[in-house]
Amino acid sequence: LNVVVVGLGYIGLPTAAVIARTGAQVLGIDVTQSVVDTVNSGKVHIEEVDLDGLVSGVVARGNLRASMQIAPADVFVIAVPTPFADDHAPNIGYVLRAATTIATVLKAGDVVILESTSPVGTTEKVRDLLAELRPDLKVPGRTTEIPDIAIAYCPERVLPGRILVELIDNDRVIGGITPRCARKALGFYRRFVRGACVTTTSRAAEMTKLTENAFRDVNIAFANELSRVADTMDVDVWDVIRLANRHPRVNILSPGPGVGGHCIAVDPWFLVHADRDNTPLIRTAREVNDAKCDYTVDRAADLIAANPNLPVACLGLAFKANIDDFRESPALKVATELARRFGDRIHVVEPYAAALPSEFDGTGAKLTDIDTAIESCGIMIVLVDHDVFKSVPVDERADKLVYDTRGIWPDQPRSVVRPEPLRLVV
Ligand code: SAJ
Repeated sequence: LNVVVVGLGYIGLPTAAVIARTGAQVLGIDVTQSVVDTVNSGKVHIEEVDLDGLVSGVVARGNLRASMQIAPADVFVIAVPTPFADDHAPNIGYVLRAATTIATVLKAGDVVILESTSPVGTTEKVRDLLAELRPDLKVPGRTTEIPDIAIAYCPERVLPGRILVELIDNDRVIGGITPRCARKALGFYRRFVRGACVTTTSRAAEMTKLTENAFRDVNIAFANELSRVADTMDVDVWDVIRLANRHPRVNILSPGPGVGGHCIAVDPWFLVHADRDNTPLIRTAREVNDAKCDYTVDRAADLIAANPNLPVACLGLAFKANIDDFRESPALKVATELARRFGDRIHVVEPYAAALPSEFDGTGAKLTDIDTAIESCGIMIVLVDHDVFKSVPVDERADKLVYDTRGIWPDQPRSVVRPEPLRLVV
């Protein structure tokens, strides 16, 4: 089997490597020469658990090769970004460009699968584009005869940090332009997926992907809203959540300094943009989660300003625990703003960064390690729940003023856990 994967990013490269491991001949296409060169030398340009060993193995065995030039194949997988513009309008330009490239080598019998998170209707647009560019091929859904090619949407659903495990174990939703297309794509995913593969229409699969991330965003927004109310009431939100979650039908997620990453903070907008009238909850959740970042800055700034002699440690910059991904990271935004306001009082601890990102240039903030921060800083602002921070024992931080936005230190003496309540409700 010959497979082309277009886009060698966080999803495309692991996917290409996993397919190559099944013995297929995989060609990975990317627009960046350095990415192509890195992969061809058996190395990786992204950090993901076990990915380096897998890529070096399949490249050495000749099953994975990268190029900027497309070549004919039996299956084409599109895994390119779908960013949004300032008005939250989704940009499917990279998807359509990938389809345009594929059209140049497409032949009867081929299967084209879109994996990128996409607005509902995108797979049909890909079909229409392929039909326009290749009038010699019968495309699905537009002919009563058996079509020459199959087109399907199968969203990626893997969690950064667990990509190689979840690519195999997660269930997959496979949406065909027609049922026949879904069955063709199913045969491909069965090669490497251990989870269940469920077929549906391309539109339902597109909306399912957006729904999953909007669901998580709405639930995190609920936790973030609760944490603000709890601050006002002078109650420990972590206690409340632990207690409420003892109810058999309550399962509240964790508050934090906001929601980051390139998926949950982005995808719900695709639903809102498509139907603003019917998505007030999803839109508000996005706004609640974005506002949590500013709220965190304000509360941290109050604590820092009220204790002018104490150096400050900001713990973590990544968008979530135990990864080196800083995209849309609320921790990075909070720490940068604190550094802008308080300059060289700010010490940043981020075990996954070799140097401070350019956002900190000129602020005077310094990158340090957790041991130095514990020795020298009287204020600790916990922004990411990295394991290395969780493991700091209580006696090493008992005398610190702590603002723990992730609830990693439940044993922190209550009197100094956070700044004064905003407004005490009696
Ligand atoms: N977060 C909280 N509180 C929580 C859980 C998460 O504040 O209780 C924050 C995290 O710190 C982070 C953000 O939310 O800043 C997103 O993290 P995440 O772990 O929820 O999700 P991602 O962005 O790493 O991956 C998500 C996953 N989607 C779902 O769980 C529904 C993943 O399965 C998707 O494949 C991925 O988006 C994607 O590519 O769409």
